[in-house]
Amino acid sequence: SHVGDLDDSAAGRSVLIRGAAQAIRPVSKKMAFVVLRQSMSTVQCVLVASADAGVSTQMVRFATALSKESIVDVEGVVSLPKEPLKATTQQVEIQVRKIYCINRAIPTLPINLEDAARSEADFEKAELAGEKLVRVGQDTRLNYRAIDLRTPSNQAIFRIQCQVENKFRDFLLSKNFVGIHTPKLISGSSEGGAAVFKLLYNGQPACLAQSPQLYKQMAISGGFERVFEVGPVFRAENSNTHRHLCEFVGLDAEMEIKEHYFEVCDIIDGLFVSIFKHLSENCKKELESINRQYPFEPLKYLDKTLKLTYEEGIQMLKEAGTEIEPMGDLNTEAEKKLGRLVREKYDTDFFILYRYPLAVRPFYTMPCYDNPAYTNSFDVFIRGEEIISGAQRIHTPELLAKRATECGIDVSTISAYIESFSYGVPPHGGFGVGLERVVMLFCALNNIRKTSLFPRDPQRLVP
Ligand code: ATP
Ligand code: AMO
Repeated sequence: SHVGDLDDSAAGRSVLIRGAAQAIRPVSKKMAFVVLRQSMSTVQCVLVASADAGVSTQMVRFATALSKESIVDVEGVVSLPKEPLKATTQQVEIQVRKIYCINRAIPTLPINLEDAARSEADFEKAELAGEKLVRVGQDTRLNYRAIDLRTPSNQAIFRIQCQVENKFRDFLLSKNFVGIHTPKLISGSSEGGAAVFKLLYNGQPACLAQSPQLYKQMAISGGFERVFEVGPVFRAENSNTHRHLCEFVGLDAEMEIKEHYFEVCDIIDGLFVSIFKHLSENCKKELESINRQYPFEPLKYLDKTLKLTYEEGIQMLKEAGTEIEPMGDLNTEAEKKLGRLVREKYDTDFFILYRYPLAVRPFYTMPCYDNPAYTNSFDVFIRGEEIISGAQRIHTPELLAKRATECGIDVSTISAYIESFSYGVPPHGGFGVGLERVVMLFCALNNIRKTSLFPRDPQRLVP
């Protein structure tokens, strides 16, 4: 039996369950409760010494001496509780017949799981009641991530992450995209800029891929029409923010464009609306778990995703008192403010900003035909923070080499990529999504480390 499946209909049934002893509450020499957990679900087990049930006082003593989080096997009978139980646990109990310890946890764990699972409101309530509880800090959580991951909210976060990734694949497969894998050991930087990890590859200077950019485009040159990739992306970020990791999961796509790069935006619109719908319909329990510890407002989105030009965004900011440097980029604060303004005006937390200035986009981005100071590019925002960048790409080698040089890139390091556009390549475009950012922002979590299983940031390589 799985704890999560135990309900009224199981009453009277004998079960054998292996789980973690999350809480152990002695009542008397003859009685004790053990709360048993399997992933996101818990069930209360009751031990009562009685000759009829074959439960001795020694067995009760043995159970009360268990260390929290030890793995135990419990044999017992499912019963209906006398009083309603906490909403977070299964609404049945197990009358224990036998209990075995399979693996003992050390007596004092570095993180108290009950504290790690509390919400800020729980702490405040406890403080008002004069109770002293210890908040578990982010670093402590990450240092002992294998324990921290056991909280219901963490169990939920990574289930949701899995659903986002799955839906990304399913949706793109249904639109005739082909899944590919591009190399992560590459000879040069793929995005330009300094945020690249350098290493030696059999004595040759090499890099960890900053994105699949060059290779997903070469797959289009290779005749694939539409491709996607899910894989690690490495960025040598040199500062600490709540939304940058040094390694994250990139969801990338690239496709031929028939008429206009809005075809790429249409894919994003369909993809994300289907992801959001899927999460709210199929991950109710997970979303409730996260909400219990980190309360958040559900994401607002429109059936057809709002698109605004970069200039419209700048204008909205200007009217609200924020001046952006001409042809400059939006900083984090301006992006957040724009997110709030768009929410007020259009009632959505999810929108696309397009037609960015050339100066703030990577070298491979296609300039606009009508005004080459702008580009056929876009970013996508959730709650005022970027989750996606994308664009139409330059598909002629001359312009590509010119733009690379203008952006300070040594074209000899990407010559195979540039040459691939002299073999006949259709117009194309694509986008890259940060998986951890999508989950963080969908659930309005305050730090990307919460949505990375074992985050890599400038300070952290262990565990
Ligand atoms: P991208 O990879 O597309 O650049 P991003 O979300 O990091 O994704 P940026 O364009 O790099 O977006 O940055 C947007 C804004 O975020 C910047 O203008 C800057 O204010 C802020 N920012 C970016 N990187 C950092 C960083 N490492 N430290 C502090 N702030 C940063
Ligand atoms: P960009 O550099 O904007 O675009 O990255 C795409 C998306 O990846 C996420 N992201 C990050 N997530 C966590 N930590 C980071 N350090 C980090 N940096 C970026 C963001 C971002 O929107 N080649 C282009 C994509 C394309 O045009 O197809 C690219 O890499 O969610």
